[in-house]
Amino acid sequence: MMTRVAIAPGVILWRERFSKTEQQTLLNDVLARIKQAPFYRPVMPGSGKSFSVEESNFGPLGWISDKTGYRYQATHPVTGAAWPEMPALLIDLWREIADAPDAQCCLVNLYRQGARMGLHQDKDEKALSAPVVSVSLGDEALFRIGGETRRGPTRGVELASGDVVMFGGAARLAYHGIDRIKQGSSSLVPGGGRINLTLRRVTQTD
Ligand code: MD3
Ligand code: FE
Repeated sequence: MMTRVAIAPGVILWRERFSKTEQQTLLNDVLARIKQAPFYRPVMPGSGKSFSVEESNFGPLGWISDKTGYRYQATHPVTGAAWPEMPALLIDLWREIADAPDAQCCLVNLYRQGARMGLHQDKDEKALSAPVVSVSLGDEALFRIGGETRRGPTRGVELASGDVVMFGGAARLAYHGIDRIKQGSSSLVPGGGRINLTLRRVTQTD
């Protein structure tokens, strides 16, 4: 049974928005596309230090990070191929909940054992009036969200497989990250771990 939870102004969490069957269908769609656009390990601009998450993208624009910076681009940084199409289920989800033009980027984050994501803001998009929508698959994660500055109070929220979170309005520029993954809490992802699908509008207009 799906339950809607208000976390903070601008944040809406739908627990179990996708049923177990839908999660499996979505995961199959994702893994089929990953064959065309394999996970790669991004590095931080400047330092060149590797991310602990592996990433890929679907849709017309992908978010990538390398030694020279963060940016959106239409092609995979390793294979040079265009990103695969966005799964239909995710296009439908965005149209249902986001009051904005269609998403252009689905960033795929793979968290294997020990992977995390430090507190950061998502601000590489020109369309800051559009929300960001996140779908969790696989192992549970401890997600952390704060305010628009790096300092100040934060709160932790557990995200489980099938949960959907939308961040808009007052929360669009909130600092957020993933503290840790609960290894073995789900058997959905082959090889274990968590996959997060983050949907974003990048440009202001078509
Ligand atoms: C709150 N990913 O890829 S999704 C990211 O679970 C990212 O992989 C995390 O943060 C993950 O940038 C968190 C939840 C999320 C995404 C975007 C946000 C929360 C957000 C933008 C603004 C505020
Ligand atoms: Fe983020």
